[in-house]
Amino acid sequence: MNSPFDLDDPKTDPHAVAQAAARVIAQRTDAERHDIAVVLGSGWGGAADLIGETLATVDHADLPGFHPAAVAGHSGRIRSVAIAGTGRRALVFGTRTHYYEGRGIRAVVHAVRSAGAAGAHTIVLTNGCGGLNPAWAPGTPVLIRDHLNLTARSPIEGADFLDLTDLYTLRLREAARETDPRLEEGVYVQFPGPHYETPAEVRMAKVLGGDLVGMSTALEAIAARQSGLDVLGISLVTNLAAGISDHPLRHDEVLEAGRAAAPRCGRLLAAVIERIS
Ligand code: 8IG
Repeated sequence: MNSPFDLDDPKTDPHAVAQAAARVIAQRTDAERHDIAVVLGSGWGGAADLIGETLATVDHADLPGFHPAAVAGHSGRIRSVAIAGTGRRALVFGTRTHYYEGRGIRAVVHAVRSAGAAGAHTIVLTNGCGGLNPAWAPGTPVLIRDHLNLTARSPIEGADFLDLTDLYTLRLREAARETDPRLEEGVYVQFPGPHYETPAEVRMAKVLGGDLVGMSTALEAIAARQSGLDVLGISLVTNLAAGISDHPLRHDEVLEAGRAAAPRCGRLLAAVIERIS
């Protein structure tokens, strides 16, 4: 099928598809623009309700370039939320497309590009991840200071030599710490997945300067910067990384840690968004 919005067609401009998605979002939500966007990763699903009142929802299936949700525990809806106390609107993505789904990098960063096209100046990228620091118990949120992109890929097409110094905006990390002074920072390492790391790979990540291991966020942050967005990254350590933990990793444990941490993460996210929107 030939569609002008087919991200798999190399001739399609992915930024034009994002513009088309943004137009549908504006129609369906009755909001000309959204000020801030949020991507909810593993363990962050319960947080959306605390950001504010949901004024409208849009199904991924109705938006150019989007796919239905693929991971258990993620929601396939996009919400337009009135940010409590500010009169501004947040666009909340209940799920993301992961690199390991094999739909291509354009699909991975499409939500970020659509958020930019919808008018957002800032994107909050959340995820669930493995932690390398044994002091970070499952359920600990950690600010992303920088990343290592071990996918060996880029979401950028063509000769756009984007500067990634300060990719994770300092001012936003400081704002997050004002809402929760206990928040620590770390370097996020994006592996391709979907298998977790071997203990040797986790040791490698540590030698390279990593603190957190996951399967998302880095590619999205790069695309966000290309689209001119400020980026706040927050990881929820849902498990100690392989070999740091004394037992094998299981996805249901990850979900359980997310459920247990949901109230703290929700409060954190709501407070941060109110402050930076
Ligand atoms: I949740 O330990 C979650 N996602 N790569 N490693 C990687 N991704 C993860 C992990 C983990 N935990």
